[in-house]
Amino acid sequence: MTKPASCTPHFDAIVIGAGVSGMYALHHLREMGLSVRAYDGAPRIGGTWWHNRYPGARVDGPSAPLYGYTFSDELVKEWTWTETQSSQPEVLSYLDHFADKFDLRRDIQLDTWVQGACYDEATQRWTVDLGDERVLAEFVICAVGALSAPNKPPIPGIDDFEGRVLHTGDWPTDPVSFEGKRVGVIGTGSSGIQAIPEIAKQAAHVTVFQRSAQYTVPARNRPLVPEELAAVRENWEAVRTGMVTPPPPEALLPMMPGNGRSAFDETSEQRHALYEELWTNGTLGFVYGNYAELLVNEEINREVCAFLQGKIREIVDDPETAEKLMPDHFYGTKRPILDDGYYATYNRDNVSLVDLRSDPIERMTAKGVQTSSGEHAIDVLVLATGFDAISGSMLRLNPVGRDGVRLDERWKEQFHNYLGLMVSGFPNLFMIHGPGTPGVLYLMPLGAELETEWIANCVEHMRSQGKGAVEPTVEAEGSWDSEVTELANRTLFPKTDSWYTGANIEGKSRHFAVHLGGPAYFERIRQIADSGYAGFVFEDEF
Ligand code: N01
Repeated sequence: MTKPASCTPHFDAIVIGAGVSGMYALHHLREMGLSVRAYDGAPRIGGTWWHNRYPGARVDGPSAPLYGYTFSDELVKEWTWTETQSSQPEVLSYLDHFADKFDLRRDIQLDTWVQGACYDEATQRWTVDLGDERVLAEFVICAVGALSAPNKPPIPGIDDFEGRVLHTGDWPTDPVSFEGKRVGVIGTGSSGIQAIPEIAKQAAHVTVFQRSAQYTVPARNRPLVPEELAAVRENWEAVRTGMVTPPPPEALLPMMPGNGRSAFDETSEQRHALYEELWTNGTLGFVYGNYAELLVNEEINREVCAFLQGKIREIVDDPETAEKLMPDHFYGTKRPILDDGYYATYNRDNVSLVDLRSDPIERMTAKGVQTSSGEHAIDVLVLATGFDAISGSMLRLNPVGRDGVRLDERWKEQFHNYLGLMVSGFPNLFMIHGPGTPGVLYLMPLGAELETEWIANCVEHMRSQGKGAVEPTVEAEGSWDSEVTELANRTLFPKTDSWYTGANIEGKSRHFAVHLGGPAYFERIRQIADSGYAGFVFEDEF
């Protein structure tokens, strides 16, 4: 491949992000023989698992084998997870081990925030702006994270607050102690629900400011017994096959086939017995072991909601607090949450709950949070307010494609893309876990591997055919947008305001941004590649 005559450093591929996805992309593309460099703004590798170091942060799917890379039998067999749901420090250690084992660090430049990327049609190259340096690449892989642009709501007066403000997704590097402190927490999604019980164990007082109540199911985290890990290792091939095999075509929802039983074939007593059993066992099994109708049928979903509301009333001593904790959305249409004692935390003397729907925040004061009922004095404010999810980190990068068009212009109305991997007008720029992929509703490390493999095959195809640029057509994007929407419309997901639909960010366009195909999605993108990349346009190499 001819390199441009320039003294600017040049790579075949640049990977933006050194988290779970970016590190795998670096490894895989490097193994193909490409020159690759990865950049990350953080002082350490790990992405999400570096930034989200708040108390209580842990994986909520089973770590072994679901949360980990699957491509290396050796890695699977040598890494010993200690709990069923690994803590954030353990995941970070695993990622350190991965980086060391595959000698990734020599090609990762940390503390380097990528400020922008601009495509030059004449040279078929991207210029990537690192602030004090520019680098060139033929391919750019955006592994910028689906949940990495923190949502920091512009609360009036926040700069007047004399205490410390922390965000769960941007946790400070110095150790944080809540000992003896009055802590305010805004946000009751996965992060808030993991953090609140832990903070309450340390703090003098915790005031939770809740905008929307949430359903959560016991995590039932426990040490992994060696026999469980041994069983996974011994049957690894079959386990992995299970992870990538799509459910039968008649499944109501490919991403979640359910337990194979129809709720309508069982009596109300049988259904309640199942809910009780799933609650007792806890884990995300409450969703995946439930009836196939859970996420598609309002009647069954309402029954599950009523069951969970009954649990809240059982656990929370004060009936008034219990009523404030009653969610009003369809269960599972916001990301399912697992907890370790969340509802019971409200029985503690040092925890109080403010329902922002009836008592909204007016402003921050020097000493605390002013809601319409009065001032709540605090020393520390924890924002567990989530992320500008799925599209936010791509928009923060805001690459400039053909004809000087910026991504935020292309994505003003909708996050147009094809296969969730590429955007028309942005040749040779690939996304991992972008809008339109199953990303956040699949196994993220495995999804990153499979998306990277698709990207790598596309690069290989281009090289073998003497092509210098690839991008999707606008028509192909249109049909993909429709497919994503059509799949979502078969479910209850679009009926709820959530970060899946962009509703958590003021002014963001509302579109359900996740492809609900689960493993079938990966078969689909493979078939598109095998059949000659329908929907893509290739340009000869200059
Ligand atoms: O963020 P969220 P998160 N005023 O968006 C509230 C993954 N994750 O960081 O629901 C007041 O879910 C907001 O209220 P509402 C997982 O995929 C995984 O908790 O929009 N409140 C909500 O209560 C997860 O889903 C793990 O009305 C405001 C909360 O803040 C995703 O990350 C652990 C507000 C935000 O909840 C995001 O989770 C943690 C405002 N202005 C996270 N703005 C694992 O266990 C927002 N809120 C693997």
